[in-house]
Amino acid sequence: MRKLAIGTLIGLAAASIGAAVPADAAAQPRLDKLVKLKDIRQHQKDLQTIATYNGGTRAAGEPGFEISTKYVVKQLKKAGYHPTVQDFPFDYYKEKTPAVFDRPGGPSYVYGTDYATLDFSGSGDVTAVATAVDPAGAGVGSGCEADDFAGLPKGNIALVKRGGCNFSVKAGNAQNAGAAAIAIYNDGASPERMGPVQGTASTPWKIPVIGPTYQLGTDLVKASASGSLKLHIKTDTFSEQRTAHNVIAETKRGRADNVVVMGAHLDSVTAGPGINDNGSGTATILTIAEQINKLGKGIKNKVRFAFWGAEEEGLLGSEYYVAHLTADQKARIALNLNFDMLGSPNGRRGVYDGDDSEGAGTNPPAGSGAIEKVFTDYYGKRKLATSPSAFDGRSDYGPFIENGIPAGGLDSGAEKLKTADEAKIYGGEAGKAYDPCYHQACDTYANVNTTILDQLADGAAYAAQVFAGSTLPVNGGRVAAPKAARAHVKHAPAGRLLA
Ligand code: DTR
Ligand code: ZN
Ligand code: ZN
Repeated sequence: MRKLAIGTLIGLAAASIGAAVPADAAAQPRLDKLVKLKDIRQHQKDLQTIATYNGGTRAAGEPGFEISTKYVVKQLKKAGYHPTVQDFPFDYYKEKTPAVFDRPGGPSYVYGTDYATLDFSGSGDVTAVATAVDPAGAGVGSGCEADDFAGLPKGNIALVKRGGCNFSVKAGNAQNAGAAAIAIYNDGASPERMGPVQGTASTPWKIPVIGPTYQLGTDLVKASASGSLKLHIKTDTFSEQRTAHNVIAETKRGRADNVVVMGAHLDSVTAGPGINDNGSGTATILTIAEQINKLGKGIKNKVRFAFWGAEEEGLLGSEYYVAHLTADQKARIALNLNFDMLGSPNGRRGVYDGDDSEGAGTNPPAGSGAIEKVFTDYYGKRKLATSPSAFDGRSDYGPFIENGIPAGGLDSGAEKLKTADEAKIYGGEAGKAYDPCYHQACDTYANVNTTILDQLADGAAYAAQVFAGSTLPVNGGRVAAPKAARAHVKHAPAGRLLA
């Protein structure tokens, strides 16, 4: 049976954990009430304006990201914080003109429908014979091993099936084997893996890297059996090293040795303004930052707000942040909360599956299940259903859990399709993506389900208040400082758990 947290048993009057309800609990304001949808929407509107006047994108390395960074810094200062901006280098990539793909003398394929260009594709204009590379995916997967390319004549185009390893492994093996280009076609393993392969080949390659659909890929593999299938691929791309930033700010109140890190990525993809992904998370934690100091003494643990840069390039900002913490700084982080995509138009209320009850995720650090329970108890009390969201590290909590820091968060769904069961629970359309504008130009201010955003923002605010008060079930709680350092604390024996 589902148990309710003590905080919920006292009617959510104050968010608190365990028996250590502070004496002033009843006087505590509720952060989920203070965090208002209209304030969140205003931040989203501002981010939309920034994108609209800066080429329609807020991607890392673009002016729209620089202005978004300045915006968050200014908003945090206005709210009384002293934000810091952490710079880090990254590989910037851009497709200058859409790739061309055709069969000389035969059909031309349609960009975006029949194929896509993978990020970090090289530039080139190649006409060559195509050779299928281990289409059955024997061993690790098609093109995952250097040996798979043993039969590929130098200068040919490699036809490789998705799956088994990262795109970068396939692209690297193809380039090293002397392929003129590589086409990584979809594997049809699920409904989402039928269309053009969109993704990143991770680091800049010299050869063109494109991603045909499952149908086109399998047709081409068949046609290539003759040994004389000629294909034409033209790509026009650009890559260089640029600088991105994380913006970090924390509450004055609260213990610095038991910090709650609340994060959301600030950047969008190059294709669009990213107002759901992730203007929704950005606007939500910014609004929480603006309101949280009204909790006063309710903030026992510092809350650190993190606006990550270059998440879309592969969690680069959060990875850089965690990699540059000293062991001591790392030990002072109690947990990480992550908010990425909170207002998907065809969305659902997703709670990161921190107890791995679905068995689908990475191995969650102990404490992640307790974070999940804080969220599910909150929505349980409000009689709002939730769905476990795969704890697969596909957002900025990934680097935290890799370092053993418990994490949790909320999301309303990305490119995956809503199930029939979910449509019954949440409304919306089964068989359609949670966010049909995911990573597209149409991810605008209008691309937001404000009901779900409001509800998920409430949960984020609630969890912020709970963990600002106590992290007891997540990491054992704070321990009182040695006697000398806490002379002002009365009746608290040294080493006693305070919260
Ligand atoms: N990281 C997201 C998309 C995403 C995919 N799965 C999840 C799960 C939980 C949160 C987000 C996501 C992006 O920024 O594209
Ligand atoms: Zn994204
Ligand atoms: Zn995102």
